[in-house]
Amino acid sequence: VIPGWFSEISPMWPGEAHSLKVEKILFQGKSDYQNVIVFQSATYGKVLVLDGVIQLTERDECAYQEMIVHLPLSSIPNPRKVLVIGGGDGGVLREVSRYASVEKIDICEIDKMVVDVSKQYFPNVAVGYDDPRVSLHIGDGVAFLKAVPEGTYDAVIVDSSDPIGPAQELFEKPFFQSVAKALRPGGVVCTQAESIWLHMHIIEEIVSNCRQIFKGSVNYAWTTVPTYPSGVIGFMLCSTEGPPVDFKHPINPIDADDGHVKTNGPLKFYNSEIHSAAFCLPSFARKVIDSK
Ligand code: AAT
Repeated sequence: VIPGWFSEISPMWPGEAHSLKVEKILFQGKSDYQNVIVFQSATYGKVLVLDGVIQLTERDECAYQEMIVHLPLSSIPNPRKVLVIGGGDGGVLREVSRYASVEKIDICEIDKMVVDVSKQYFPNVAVGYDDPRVSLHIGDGVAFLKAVPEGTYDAVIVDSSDPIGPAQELFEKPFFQSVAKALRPGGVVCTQAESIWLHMHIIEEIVSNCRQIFKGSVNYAWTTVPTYPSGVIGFMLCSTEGPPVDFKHPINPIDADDGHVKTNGPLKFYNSEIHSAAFCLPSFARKVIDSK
């Protein structure tokens, strides 16, 4: 470990550790679930770290939050009810709130400290909470989903940390089953689905579970996030049986001129070309994903 630098060390990416130069530690706390750190980095703005793992930096959060929201929501007409699991920082909420058709945004985050810290140190991310359509539930996403009446949501977005710690169950089959149940026919889910460079074994398992559970479309997409392990992160996009969803050809484009709320500033990362490109997979990944 280099003095004055943060290194992201985890058994989930053995033998490598991305490092950022630390200017100042702004917050350190221990919640009921995890260690929480906020530091000012030399080149990526402020950084939120949970249990030693980078959750977001001010500089590149757009590449993750915009993609995890606009890939699913631009693929269905008039999303009305949206559920976010995790995502306590509020960045996903900020992106969901761009859709004028949305009437209700529920969020279930397990750790209140993440919400409080984000409101204090990441105002441009936590701005998502300012939308009156948002209801915050503090609790475990797994339990929350089990209690959701069948067919409630048009879209579920699972902005989850890695499957070591409180998010483990969010990667397991029973969780995907409750997501499917909570969605209306032709509803969509987008989940954080790790890196094609590091986690093909995890992705393989998710894809295989999702192909059994979701009878509409099942697709894997990815984006670049320089401060996430290996610099890329993927998403599992699925739809339930019902009106067909073609994720690769979105019918509700967010970067079109009409029908979307012009708040929270312009999109920084997402556009229609990036949307289509996100589904192009390297051959080694395509082989595994298509075979499931
Ligand atoms: N938007 C920033 C990126 C994240 S945040 C993941 C969030 O999921 C955290 O706030 C964490 O507290 C919350 N979380 C974890 N487990 C649960 C659970 N069981 N129920 C509800 N919320 C949960 C993701 C970063 C990805 C990192 C990639 N290496």
